[in-house]
Amino acid sequence: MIDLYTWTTPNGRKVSIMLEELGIEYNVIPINISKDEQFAPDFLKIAPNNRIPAIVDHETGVHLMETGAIMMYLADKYNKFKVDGPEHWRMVEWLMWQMGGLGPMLGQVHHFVKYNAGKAEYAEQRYSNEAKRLYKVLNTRLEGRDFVAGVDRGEYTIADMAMFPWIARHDWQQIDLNDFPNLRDWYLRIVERPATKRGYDIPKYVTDIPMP
Ligand SMILES: N[C@@H](CCC(=O)N[C@@H](CS)C(=O)NCC(=O)O)C(=O)O
Repeated sequence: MIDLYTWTTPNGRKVSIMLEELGIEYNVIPINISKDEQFAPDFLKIAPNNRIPAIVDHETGVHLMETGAIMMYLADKYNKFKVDGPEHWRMVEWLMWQMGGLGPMLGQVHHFVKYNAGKAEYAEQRYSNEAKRLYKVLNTRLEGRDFVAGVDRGEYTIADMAMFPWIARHDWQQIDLNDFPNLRDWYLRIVERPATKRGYDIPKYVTDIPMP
């Protein structure tokens, strides 16, 4: 059995969506980050960076923080939502792009534009421009493709899954998905998967998934 320590955030939802896609049983342990539960000594033993999500796999004894590592671990263990051969590295490339670029930059947009608007004009502009640049990059990658990695039109992998919950906050980022039609179609493709909705509502329902 896998324990998932999580909260209702993009990083948390990446892993709950994946666990729902895998269709395995797992325990959810909510870590309320607005109450600083991520700093509790017991949580720090498995997540020393005091951030959610983290997992403990009681079958193997593995515990992990960092969504990129967690998703690669689960994809490897269950041999699902990954591609083999040369396209494997294309998938890793886009997963790393999400981990190093899309997630952190959109996180800054939430910080400055949504929660602290008017306090730092330069930061608001810088991160909003960077968000639009990243949306454009992803939109271009999705030209003629269903998903970011895999031969022909691609396959749904952990790279797409990792991006989705960040794009699901396009309203917080003041971005109109209709300005990025390939990305919008990709988004709708993922929204319609039943596991997406189930995973999005873990550890609890907050809002419906925003629609373009
Ligand atoms: N790179 C980490 C980022 C994790 C992260 O930033 N989690 C946020 C929620 S989305 C968090 O726990 N924030 C708590 C805090 O800032 O103290 C990952 O991918 O797992």
